[in-house]
Amino acid sequence: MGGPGHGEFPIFEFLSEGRTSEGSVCCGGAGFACLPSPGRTEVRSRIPPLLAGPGMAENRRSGPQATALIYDEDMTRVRLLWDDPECAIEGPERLTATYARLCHRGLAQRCVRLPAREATEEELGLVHSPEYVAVVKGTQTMSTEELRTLAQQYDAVYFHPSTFPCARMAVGATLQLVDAVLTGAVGNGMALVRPPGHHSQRDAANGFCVFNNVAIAAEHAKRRHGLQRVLIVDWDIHHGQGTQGVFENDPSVLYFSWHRYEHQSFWPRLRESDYDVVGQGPGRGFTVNVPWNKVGMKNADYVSVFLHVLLPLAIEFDPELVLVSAGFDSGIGDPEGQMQATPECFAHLTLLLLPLARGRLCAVLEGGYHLQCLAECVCLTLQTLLGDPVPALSGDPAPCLSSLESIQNVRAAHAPHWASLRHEDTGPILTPSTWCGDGGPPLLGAQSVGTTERRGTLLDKLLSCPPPPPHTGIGLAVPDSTSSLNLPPALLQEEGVIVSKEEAEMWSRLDSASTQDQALAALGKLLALLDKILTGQVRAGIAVSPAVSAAMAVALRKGLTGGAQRLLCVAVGELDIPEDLRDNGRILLLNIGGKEQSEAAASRTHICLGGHEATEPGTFLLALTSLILPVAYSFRPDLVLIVLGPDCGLRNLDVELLTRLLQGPVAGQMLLLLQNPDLPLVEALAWALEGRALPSTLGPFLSASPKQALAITRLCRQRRLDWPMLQVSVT
Ligand code: X5A
Ligand code: ZN
Repeated sequence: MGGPGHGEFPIFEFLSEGRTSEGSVCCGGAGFACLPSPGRTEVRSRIPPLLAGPGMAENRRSGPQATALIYDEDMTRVRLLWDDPECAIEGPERLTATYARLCHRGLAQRCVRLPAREATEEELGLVHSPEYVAVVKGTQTMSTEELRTLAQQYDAVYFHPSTFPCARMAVGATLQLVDAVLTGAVGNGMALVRPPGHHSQRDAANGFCVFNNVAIAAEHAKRRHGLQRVLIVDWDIHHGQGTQGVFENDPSVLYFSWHRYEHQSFWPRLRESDYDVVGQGPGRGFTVNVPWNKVGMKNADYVSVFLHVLLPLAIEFDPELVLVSAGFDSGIGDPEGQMQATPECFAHLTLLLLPLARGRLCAVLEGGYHLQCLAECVCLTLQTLLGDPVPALSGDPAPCLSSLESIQNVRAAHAPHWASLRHEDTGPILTPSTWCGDGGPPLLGAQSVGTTERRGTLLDKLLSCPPPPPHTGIGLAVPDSTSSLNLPPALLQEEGVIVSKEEAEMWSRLDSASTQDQALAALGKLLALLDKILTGQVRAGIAVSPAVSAAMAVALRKGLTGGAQRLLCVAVGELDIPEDLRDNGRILLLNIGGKEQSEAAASRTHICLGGHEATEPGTFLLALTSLILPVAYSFRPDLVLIVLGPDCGLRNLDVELLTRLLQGPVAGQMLLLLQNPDLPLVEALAWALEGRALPSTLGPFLSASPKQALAITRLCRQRRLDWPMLQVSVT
């Protein structure tokens, strides 16, 4: 089924009329990017050797690299007209405060602005019954008393004379976003909508939700665009039981939700929110519920669930579109969620989803009731969609006992349905769903995280975090033959420093290959580039060296002398690692696909997944989510070195993926070191460092061989005391 042509989608009619809906909050519609007219190509200036200032990064991208933002102040019209403490938190200031902060941070201005529209009744009918739509339609002319009486028929709902047009616009805004992404007009985007949608059911409003925006969008993507696989990630702190109900029999929609559950005592208090509810009939395995049985879940708990539950399943599912039910009541300070994930956590969650579906991600607002927290979390989500580097993830990297129980249980419940969990060490289901034990203190690796400050002050500090430092560019230390490449604009071409043979010997402690003229020139460029990374003049870079083992040793030594406190080196392929760098306490060495190592040679800071099979796509993806990223997030390096040995065996796409995802744990500073100046790879990696989406999907899914899967599982078990985010069970 081919997708329909552009003209069929109303978004383009709006765009050709040039209509913009202006927000009156703090900045007008001026300055928003319009979509390029067909045929217009982006002008990229190559500016070696001058480094572009931060202004360069502010340039709006267009087409598949653009990020869309939809906001229309018409959706601020609905509000509570009577006294109801439960519903009072869902007010118009949720949108106005969020939008104001997006403008204040300059983020709204970097997005392509798309107009909202009201969904048609036919579109509402993709999920809702005509009878229910008629009931909501009828609220437009009701008196306050009538509205109130009607609302009482539902759980946690209010109506307003503007409810019908607003709720239709929330659906329409979501559809506009999905159409723009699926036609390639933009790469990804976010819709700021009210009312929210994920509790809404075929015949019922529920939990402030009137129409199910995201569920309708998923149906629309299937029917109008012919998609066969849509992933819905619901990171709101409430269970989207409405969305679950719509798709419980449907294997073409993978629905993932985590939610405050507390052994079924938290709203909406449903048995069907537990981990053992996995979908029905052909939909078995396509509903994934992660119950939080304690409040106070932190960044490490959220990221662990993404790494150990969502990502393996999502990679295996291989979606064509990712819809995020982006509720931020899961953030710190929210009165509903009572969780402790800080705003930058949402940047990391977004980063982890972007490799899926070629980055075709639509985030749609659901809940979020602490205005500052909500606004800050939306900023970090949108910033990541725009491709900005993610800020470091704060806090102890150890998940708590209660979240580990949930992870263990949901993995065990889904092991029969997913190859990527089947061969893993999922362990037996531990606890009955309504078991109410004491989660106790974090299991392993607990470090105190300065909680002496008063709660309020700490929270204020977290939420008023200054905008991240200006987007510094990236650098290349490569042979001159790369001058024909299509490279990102803010790029430094390193000219290098002159290195004598004596200096080269001192750095590399090898004398053969590394002191050839060519190698000396490469070394001069490498040292100069790494110096710029270590001193913050550039954020990341790529270096090519004909003697890559020697160059790796040089880079590690230079990193140590240049002040890196924790240096993560991911070395792929057969590389010689000098003795003196193996057990240096500041270097963590992860060798993938090198010579098989005896277990005795391994140590806390030297982890090997050997053999050439380790770099085969299925095995590598499993290693990435279950070993490499958890170790990296646990270690929290301030510099990452990725080294590709000769014929390292990884697909270019996997190298890009590794590059993109390791930017999470390192929060920026990264050097890639390659043996071969493979031009398409250099080009792709330069764009990956710039935050661009992957050019193709990761799928179709290839399973790791049972032998490789076992090797990974054993390695993770052995090292989980050293690196707490490797844990997937409490046993
Ligand atoms: C969208 C959303 C929450 C309803 C809570 C009712 N709804 N107590 O966050
Ligand atoms: Zn919610």
